[in-house]
Amino acid sequence: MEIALAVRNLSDEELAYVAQLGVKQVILGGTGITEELPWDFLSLLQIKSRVESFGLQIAAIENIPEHIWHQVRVGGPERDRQLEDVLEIIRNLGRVGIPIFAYNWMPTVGVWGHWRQGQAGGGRGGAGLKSFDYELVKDAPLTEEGEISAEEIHANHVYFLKAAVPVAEEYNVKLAVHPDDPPAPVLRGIGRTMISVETYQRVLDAVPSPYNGLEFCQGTVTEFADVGGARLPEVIRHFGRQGKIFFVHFRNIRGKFPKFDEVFQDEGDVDQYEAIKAYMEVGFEGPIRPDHTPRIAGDVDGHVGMAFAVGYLRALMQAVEKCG
Ligand SMILES: [Mn+2]
Repeated sequence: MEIALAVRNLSDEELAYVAQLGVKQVILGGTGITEELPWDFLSLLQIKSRVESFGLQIAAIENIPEHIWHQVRVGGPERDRQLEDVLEIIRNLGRVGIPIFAYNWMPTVGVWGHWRQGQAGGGRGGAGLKSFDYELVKDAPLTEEGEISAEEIHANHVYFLKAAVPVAEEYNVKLAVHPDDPPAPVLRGIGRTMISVETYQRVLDAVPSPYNGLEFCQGTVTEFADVGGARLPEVIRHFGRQGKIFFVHFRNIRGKFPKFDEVFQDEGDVDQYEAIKAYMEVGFEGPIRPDHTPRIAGDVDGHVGMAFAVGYLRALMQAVEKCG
């Protein structure tokens, strides 16, 4: 496995920061950057060349903007036209050699419902934690889409996969899906479909292919009501032995659905040493990135929190390599 970081922009300083931490892989996405990226072949090639000039590789694109494929996700009248646009993005990733298309299937609502985040404290020394409590948001108002059942959302996802998997196979781009964060059965009237080991597995079984796999968000999977910290290593082995873990989000959690806090790497319910051991045991070879970090005092752009997480992760990997 190879440590990766999601960049916020493509400035000299941002790319130098990644390189100076000894990180070799960059993720485009998960930071809002994809909202502004062009998706045509030549633009992607130029971006890739720029990143490579810093001695870095683009390991994945994560989360294309909702507007590009909203109709595909909710099953709207423009679905097939938008689907063609997404297939062309996947082809372009293959043409320039970006190996993973990472995405989620949380149309309209996305990541939503945390009662505490940003600078609001809650962590050790007052560090800002992200916290969720389903009790506070289960009666939240609907979106403009009204109610959409989880079955319908899942059917739309399978419709997408049936079209996209053959393209992914042909262009050698892995499709890696993130679980629903937070893993609530429904938020704002929109059903959520990857909220347990069984429902996450269901997406893999719907369209079996070596190119249909997981953006395995360890934090979110730990938050699943049927997982929690103690069961996590077993779940890593469950998906990892199938060869389905393409990309890992690495963080720690205290609690699980319906109520949890996103905490620092070195606290929380997950034994991170055991987690890394499990990834190594199943032969996971893809990118692994810290996806969120508590907000540390004075950290304006997340660089301090991420540097702490990268250092922790590298030390763990070295420890497991040395000691087993
Ligand atoms: Mn994640």
